[in-house]
Amino acid sequence: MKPLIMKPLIMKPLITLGIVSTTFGCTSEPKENVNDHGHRQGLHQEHHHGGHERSHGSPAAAELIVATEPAEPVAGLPVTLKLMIHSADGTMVKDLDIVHEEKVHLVIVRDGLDRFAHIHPSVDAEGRLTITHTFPVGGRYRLFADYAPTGGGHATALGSVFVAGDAPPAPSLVPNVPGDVEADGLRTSVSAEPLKAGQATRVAFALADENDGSAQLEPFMGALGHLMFVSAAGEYVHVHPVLEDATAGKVEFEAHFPEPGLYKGWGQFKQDGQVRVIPFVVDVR
Ligand SMILES: [Cu+2]
Repeated sequence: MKPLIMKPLIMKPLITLGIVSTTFGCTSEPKENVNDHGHRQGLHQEHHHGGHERSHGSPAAAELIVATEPAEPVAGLPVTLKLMIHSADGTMVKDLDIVHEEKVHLVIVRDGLDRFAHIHPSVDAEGRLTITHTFPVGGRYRLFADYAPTGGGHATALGSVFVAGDAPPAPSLVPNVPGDVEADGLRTSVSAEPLKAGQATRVAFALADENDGSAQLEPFMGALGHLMFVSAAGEYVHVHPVLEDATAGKVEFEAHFPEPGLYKGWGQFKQDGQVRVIPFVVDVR
């Protein structure tokens, strides 16, 4: 327990920093010292700056600047996330191409990889992203903004948020793919070959409905299925769909795992008008 007497001492600098970062934190001018900005944000949001957290698959390491309302999010209560994407050279990213019907795909994963959300913030003309989200439990969450800057390739910006409230420990990761996975009213066999770092891994789903027939999949966000991976170390892996067969319930993706280790995947498929999430774990050698 922290002594109560500490609270006024901590609160004042937090509020000051919050104003500094939302008012002056992001401009379209290149920033001379992005680290300085990031570290100030770090005091506020436990924003980590380590290069090891970058997505190796991205052409440039980008940073997601995170501000929240309220400033200290609490589990179970709606939080407005106000986000800005800073590219590797410190400029704010404003012009975004639409990919899979959205400008930004925001993936939110709790440390321990037991909580997952995939949502789509609104993007204004200045490149400011806004969305309201309710974090289910307390803990630190990583935010991965998946986007495509106009005229550039695909990229991912990384940020994080600490959420107060009951924070049950995440169950340990147990590899279950290749194999059969049952979740959210769907049964699927999932294969992944080769499960080797630095190679193109083909991840194939064959989905069945509750009666063991092929699941009749419906497209959503411009594809029959969506898949993302995050490593145990918190590294985001971008995945491309490569094959779709709606009537056979087959969807295949290509993933590039940067390093060996455990990765959690979340496949998303729409059936009977509902988007279902299939979580699973792979062990990449
Ligand atoms: Cu999305």
